[in-house]
Amino acid sequence: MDCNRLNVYFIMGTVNCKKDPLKTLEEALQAGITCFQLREKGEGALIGAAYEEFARACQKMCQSYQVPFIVNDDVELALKLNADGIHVGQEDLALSTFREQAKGKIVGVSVHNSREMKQAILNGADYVGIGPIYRTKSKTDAKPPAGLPFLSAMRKQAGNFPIVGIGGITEENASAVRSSGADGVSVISVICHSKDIKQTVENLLLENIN
Ligand code: 3NM
Repeated sequence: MDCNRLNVYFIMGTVNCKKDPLKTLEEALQAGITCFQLREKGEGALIGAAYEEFARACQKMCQSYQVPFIVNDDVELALKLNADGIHVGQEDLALSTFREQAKGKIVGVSVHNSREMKQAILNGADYVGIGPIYRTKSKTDAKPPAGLPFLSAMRKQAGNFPIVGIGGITEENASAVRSSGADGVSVISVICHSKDIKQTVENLLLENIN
């Protein structure tokens, strides 16, 4: 996949948002995020028809900004909505199913060590997410922070393969994540909790130019 798509990769679900989730997404799109993942997880997450309706609204918004709409861990919904892609973790094991059924879609996989990365690439992933780089409050079962040296080591192993860093990434540390080998930064809270989403996204994007 085009690595530029990973530049500022926003992930969100309704439980991550302090204000209206669709408004948050729209502001992020207006500000220039380059990819979006719907990750409707955690206590109070939408289910059933409300979940699907919310997903469709997010998708429509992403389409109007020509930003890829990726679904986290729900192959059924991704196929039903004809989403641009799916992101799966190690537990989800849905990669091969989705790959077979959705040729040409984006497939992302979360990896935490070199064996998982090798396997994801062999299984046909389009990009890998490596994290958590720093401590995160947005994922209750997150592993301990892996740090930048780990990211650099994974970059060495991956050659030019598209990598996005995730976990505890902020406007301040995004450039360090990039210079340690990530093609882009994947964030939840720094955008969801921002008082000025436009400025936050600009700062995350700007880091790329330095
Ligand atoms: N996956 P924030 S860390 C969704 O390590 C997710 O695989 C992670 O949220 C992983 O930007 C994480 O608020 C949460 O730290 C990222």
